[in-house]
Amino acid sequence: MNKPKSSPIPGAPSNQAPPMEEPTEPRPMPPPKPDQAGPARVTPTGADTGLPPEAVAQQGEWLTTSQGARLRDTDHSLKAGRRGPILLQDHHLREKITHFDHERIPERVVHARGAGAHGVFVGNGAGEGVCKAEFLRKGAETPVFTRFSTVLGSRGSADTVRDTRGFAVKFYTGQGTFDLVGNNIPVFFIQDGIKFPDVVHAAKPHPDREIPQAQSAHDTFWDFVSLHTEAQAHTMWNMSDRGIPRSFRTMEGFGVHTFRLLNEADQTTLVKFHWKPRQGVHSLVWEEAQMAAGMDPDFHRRDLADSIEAGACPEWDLGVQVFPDTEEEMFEGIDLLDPTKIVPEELAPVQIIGTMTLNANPSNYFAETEQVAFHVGNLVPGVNVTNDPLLQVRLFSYIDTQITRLGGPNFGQLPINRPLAPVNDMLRDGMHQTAVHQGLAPYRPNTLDGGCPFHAGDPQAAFLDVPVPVASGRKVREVPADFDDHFSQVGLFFRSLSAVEQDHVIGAYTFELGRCWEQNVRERQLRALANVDARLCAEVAKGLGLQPPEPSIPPAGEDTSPALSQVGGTWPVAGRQVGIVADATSDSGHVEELRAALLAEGVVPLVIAPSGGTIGKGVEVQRTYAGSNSTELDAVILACAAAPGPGAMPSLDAKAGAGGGSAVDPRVAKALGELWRHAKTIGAVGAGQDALAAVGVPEDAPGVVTGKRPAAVAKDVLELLAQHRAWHRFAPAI
Ligand code: HDE
Repeated sequence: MNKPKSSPIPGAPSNQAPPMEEPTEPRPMPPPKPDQAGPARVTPTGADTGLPPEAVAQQGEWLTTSQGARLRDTDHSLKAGRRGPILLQDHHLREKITHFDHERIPERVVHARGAGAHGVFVGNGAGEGVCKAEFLRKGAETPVFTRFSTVLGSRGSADTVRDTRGFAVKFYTGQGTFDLVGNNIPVFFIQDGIKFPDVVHAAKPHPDREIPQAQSAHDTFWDFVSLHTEAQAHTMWNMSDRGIPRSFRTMEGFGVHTFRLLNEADQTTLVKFHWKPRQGVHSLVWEEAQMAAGMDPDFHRRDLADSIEAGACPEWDLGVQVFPDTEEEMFEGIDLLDPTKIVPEELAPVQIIGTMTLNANPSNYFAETEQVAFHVGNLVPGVNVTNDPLLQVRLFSYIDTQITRLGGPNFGQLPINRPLAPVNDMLRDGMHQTAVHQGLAPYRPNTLDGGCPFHAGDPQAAFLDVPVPVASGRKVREVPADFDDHFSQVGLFFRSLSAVEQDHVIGAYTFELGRCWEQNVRERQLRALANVDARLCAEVAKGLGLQPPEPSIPPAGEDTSPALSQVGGTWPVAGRQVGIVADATSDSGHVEELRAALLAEGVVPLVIAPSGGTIGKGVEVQRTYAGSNSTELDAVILACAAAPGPGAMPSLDAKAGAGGGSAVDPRVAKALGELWRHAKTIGAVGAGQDALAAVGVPEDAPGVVTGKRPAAVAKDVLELLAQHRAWHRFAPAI
């Protein structure tokens, strides 16, 4: 795999700058960028081909048909005379248009919008005691492909909407492929997979007008979850800051269900999987998320790709919470088969068993990110499923959906889905079969192919379905009685948040229910909130202008799980973006010093100036006042007084209508207001302090640093950035 270059400003479309004029002589295509990699070059049956990546890309410099015949012209169709009709004979036109007509495949029914990256997982050996899978052994390196996604939106929808995020990892292990198909939220809306079409139909846009896109803030969603109260745990997580992550890099991941692991002695343990981002768990604020959805709908996928390209490769530790495998499948009174419940980390700590680093961007979105096919049934020896009724239904669904989406049963042979283990499956033929099987006897038993393939056993470390006892009972359409507790953990989550996080939750419920049209839907959801937390319910009711209802169940306990809060602590800043506002009056030496201090920590500095080109002694400008926006910045440093630039007129740039101190360019003033509201760090060097004073940002406010020495200001900014946001800038509302 290529090693990413350490690029200060990621995002160049190609390895080589294109010439101004169209080339007249053929020349080799630029190779992929150093941060890019494709799927492993193995055959459909898992044999290494040793081929370089370009062997599976387009060949040669001359335009050809799909069959390799060179073509003289693809710009004009074959006509009967210059003004004549097009001839049916034009085989090239027909091939070109026909293929184009079929370029699209059905998008995923859920999780349609996503972004992926290649990487590597390294086991640390701590999992060996509970799991015999080879990829967990100390030092074992396993290639991975990870796809992050939103659940509700269409493939072209915005990244920063309030939603659950998918977190699906494909481990290409030597013992077969293992897919850990999880989410960034550890609980789910439903306890039984048979309800999945219901919750998805309720959450997707209304079937008549097909609005709203990629949002839960509408009547059908809240109608369903307020009636079907087992969804309240998941909706609480969605309404929290977890619903609007800062980045894919700053999300936790969860396997959600309980899995059963086997060790070398085939002893079993129940576990829940967790991904812990080394970058910390961070979120956007709601206004910022909405702005980003408009200004940069690709906010999260760009951030993932840019960070890898800049060399700030994101890392997650994989951990497990371990529980004894008892007949009850319970832990501390929590039903391990109920996917609407967590086990607080304070009761069962997460033990780290390895680390994943994402270090290469896909070289082709469609071939890799769009065609990757995950399946919870892709298991390896040592990993088994449990009877969680949500997981059991998922075992049916994933293969099935790929048959429609990827056009037949051989989707496992697409390059991104090929295992890195030898395949001998007796599955034959079907649409798009690309293996060329040999032999006569894809059946067992046989003598004609020498009896192959043979059953594998313990010496071959074959997969074992653990023969766990199955409880005797009647055939019923029911769930265990303890699944009926729909509220206690919802309150636990809310109580565990810091004051600012609780304010965000209150704001989110108020916004979402405020977007519902039906009063009864709002009031019904308030009834559910009354059973969660009286203050939460009262505040949301106040925001909606309604009376808070009385709870229908006894008040919840007082317990908390501090691990659920994402505030407090410091984290690495590599890959974050900091704006440096500078103009012709700035001291170039100061700007260079700021840049150097940021680059030294792996932070991407973006110089923002009134117009493009360079400023001072040749400092390159990355953004103009008109072309920048505050959402792409994690912090800003002002290195000038930011006097109004040439475009500071509403007729030229609508942002210039935003007002602000007349001494400061209105676009800079607007951005400073946003950075302030979004609790981002604001720094100022020298004359930059005048700009702060002019727009009314107090120098001594939390998260604001000023000074004469650029290096000192940059150091303070980086320290504040490590805390993500200056949440203490604003007193909690209540
Ligand atoms: Fe999925 N889910 N799901 N899901 N899911 C799909 O598979 C399904 C559930 C998750 O990046 C589909 O290939 C059912 C829980 C992710 O390609 C489909 C049920 C969790 C992704 C499907 C669930 C997930 C999917 C759609 C209830 C977290 C994206 C396209 C029984 C633990 C994977 C596809 C990617 C995708 C079915 C519930 C995670 C239709 C029936 C719980 C991350 O097969």
